[in-house]
Amino acid sequence: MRIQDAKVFVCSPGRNFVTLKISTDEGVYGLGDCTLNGRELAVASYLTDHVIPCIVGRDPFQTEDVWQYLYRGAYWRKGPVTMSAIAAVDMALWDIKGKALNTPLYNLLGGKSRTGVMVYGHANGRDLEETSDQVAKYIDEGYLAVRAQSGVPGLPSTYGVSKDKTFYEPAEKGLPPENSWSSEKYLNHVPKLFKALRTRFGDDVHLLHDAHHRLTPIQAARLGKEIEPYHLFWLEDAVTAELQEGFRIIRQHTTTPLAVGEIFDTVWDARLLISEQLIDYLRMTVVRGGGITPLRKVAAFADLYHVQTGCHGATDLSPVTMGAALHFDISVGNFGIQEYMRHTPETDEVFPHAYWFKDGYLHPGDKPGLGVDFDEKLAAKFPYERAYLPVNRKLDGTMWNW
Ligand code: KDG
Ligand code: MG
Repeated sequence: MRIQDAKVFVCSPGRNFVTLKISTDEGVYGLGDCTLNGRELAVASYLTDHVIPCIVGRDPFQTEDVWQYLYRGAYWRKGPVTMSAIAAVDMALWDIKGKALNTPLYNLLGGKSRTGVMVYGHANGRDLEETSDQVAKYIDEGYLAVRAQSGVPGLPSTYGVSKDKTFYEPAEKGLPPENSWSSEKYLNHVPKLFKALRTRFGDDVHLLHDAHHRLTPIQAARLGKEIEPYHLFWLEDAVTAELQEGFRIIRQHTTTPLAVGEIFDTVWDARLLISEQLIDYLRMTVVRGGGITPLRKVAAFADLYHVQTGCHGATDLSPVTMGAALHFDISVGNFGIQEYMRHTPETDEVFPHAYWFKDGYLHPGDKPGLGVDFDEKLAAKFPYERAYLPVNRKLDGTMWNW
C-alpha cells in the first residue's frame, strides 16, 4: 500500500477546523486533525506546501519512520505549527492502518485497558450560584467529574465563563477581543466557589479547576493551599509553564494535585516537571503533541514518575482528535481523565463519529481505525472565518496571559 494523495480542508461548522485526508492506492483513506486555534491557515500551508509533497509514495504502515522523517528530517523542530501538522499525518496513518486491518485503533495500541474513558464536563456561570446550578446539571447528566469556573466579582469577563451554557467557545470572530484581569480578585473568589460546591454536592463528585496560566508560582501556591480542604481532582495551568522549575515552589506548599500541558508540543516541555514529580497529570493531547506515536512514548515516560494522562479536549480539537485521544486513553496504562467539551450539532454533522457517552464515560466505539469520518460536501458549506482567542490585560492596561 502507498500514499497516493493528501488534501487539507479548512472549514467552519460552528468554529474553524483544519483536517487532513490522506488517500492510498488501495482506496483506504485516513483523517488527521491539525486545528491550531487562531493560527489555522499557517498549519494548512505547512502541510500543503511543505509536507504533502514529501509523503506521497510512502508506505502508510510506517508510522514510526514517517514521524521521524517529518520531525528529525525537517531540521527545524518543535513549535505548535510544526507539531500539529506532524500530528495530523500521524493520526491519518494510524487511521489507515486500523481500517486496512479492519480493527479499531485501540487494538493496535495494546487493546483496551479499561471499560470506558472517564471524562469531565465544563460547568460555568456568571457567579457562584449559577456555577453551582450548572454543576448540578452535569451531575444529573451522569458526569462523575466536573470542571467548575465562575465569573469573578469586579471583572467584566473571565476565562471559562460561557455565553452559551452548553457549548463553551472562547474564540471570537474578527480580531482578538480584550479581557481584563486581576489575580487578586480571582484569588479571593475561587476558594469560596469550591467551599460552596463541596457543601452542596458532598465528597463524591470529582471537581476540577483551570487557572489558565494566570498566576505566579507563589500565588498558585496560595490558591492550592486554600482549596486543599475541598479535595480537587486537579488544579490546571496554575502558572505558564515555560519555567518548569517554577512548579517546585507550588509543590513545596500544597498537596492539591497539579495538571499542566495542553500547549506543550514535545516531551521536552515536561521533562523536568515529570522527572522531578512536580505535576500529577499531563494535559498533552494527540494534535498538539505531534500525534499518537510520540504521545505514547511521553505517557510511558510519565508512568515511571507516577504522572497520569489528562488529554486536552476543548472544542478547538476536532472530533478527529477526540476519536484519536479516546483510543489512546482506553489503551494507555497510566490514564487519568479526559476533558470533554461537547461540539455543536453542525460540527458533529460534518464529523460523524462512533464515540459515545454514557454515565460519565466516553467510549471510542468499534469502527475500524479512529472511528471518525469527514463529510467533505457538507464541510464546503461552512467556509473558514477569521477568529481569535481573546488577549488579556491587567486592570492598569498591562498585557497579561490569557
Ligand atoms: O484554544 C484554547 C483552548 O483550547 C483553551 O483555552 C481551553 O484551557 C482550555 C481547556 O482546558 O480546555
Ligand atoms: Mg486548560
